[in-house]
Amino acid sequence: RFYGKKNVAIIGSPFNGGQARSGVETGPLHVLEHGLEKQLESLNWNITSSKNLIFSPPESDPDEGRLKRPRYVSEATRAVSSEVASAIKSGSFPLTIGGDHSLAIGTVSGVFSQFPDACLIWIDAHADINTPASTPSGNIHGCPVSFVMGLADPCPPQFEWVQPLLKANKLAYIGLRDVDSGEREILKKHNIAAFSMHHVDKFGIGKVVEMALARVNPDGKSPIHLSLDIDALDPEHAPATGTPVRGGLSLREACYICEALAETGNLVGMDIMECNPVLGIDERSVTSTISAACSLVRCAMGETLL
Ligand code: HAR
Ligand code: MN
Ligand code: MN
Ligand code: MN
Repeated sequence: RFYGKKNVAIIGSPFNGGQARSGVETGPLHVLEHGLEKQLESLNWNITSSKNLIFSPPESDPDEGRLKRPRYVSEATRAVSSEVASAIKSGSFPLTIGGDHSLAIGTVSGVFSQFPDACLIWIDAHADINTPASTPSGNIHGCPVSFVMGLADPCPPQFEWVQPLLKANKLAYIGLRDVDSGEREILKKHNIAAFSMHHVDKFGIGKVVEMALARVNPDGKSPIHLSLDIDALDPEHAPATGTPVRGGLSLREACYICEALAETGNLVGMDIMECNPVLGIDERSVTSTISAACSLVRCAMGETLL
């Protein structure tokens, strides 16, 4: 079981270049100040490294077609990819704390370079599968999945380093409720397992997780990477985020997903993304967002298995 190793590398990634709102780069610091390291140690994890990466924007970064800040995002995600890959090579579980969700270009690339048969569980209000042609905003945090699947055609020159390692049958979403029309077409065309809030209501979270895993990991043997956007949660539980969408997961439903993935014993990496403490309207809304993020990480890393 991959889970048995109990070494974790914390990869703080204070990056905001995949979207327009500043503040998301302060997410990692807040999560760590909330005591996440101690919490993981008390769950018996050995923290082999805890870094806060440094990103600096290039002097000139003109749009590539619609895409905004393509060089900055490319450089940052390339660095994250290599951090994630080396964490895995040294026997540690890469826990990446964002930062905006464009970072997942790096985390997924890093994980899949080491575990080519892995599957990806994406928990988010959004599908983040826009291509350079379909993106309505040009914000790359709405595009990472298309990049790691190789759907960007042509691939923007800045992202030629990204290998198309993720196959459509190894990806499942839970929590969707704000999907662009171009994204809907992509999900349909590639028959991607996409469980929206409608499905969570209809079947219940237990059944949805079971169905998602049955789609992407039918024999139960694949390593699993979890990419979690805090905006998957209802804004009641996680208000401090850049693109909140009402009608989301309860804190328990999101924790359940993380617990169920921990229970598989196959989790090999996790991202917690899009906490933006600057957007909290008061101290309480910041604290609830950050403490929800820490809870989800603990659940994925075995809190309820003990
Ligand atoms: N789908 C929209 C776009 O591509 C919005 C994506 C926004 N936000 C996120 N991603 N937080 O999960 O611009
Ligand atoms: Mn989102
Ligand atoms: Mn929208
Ligand atoms: Mn996202």
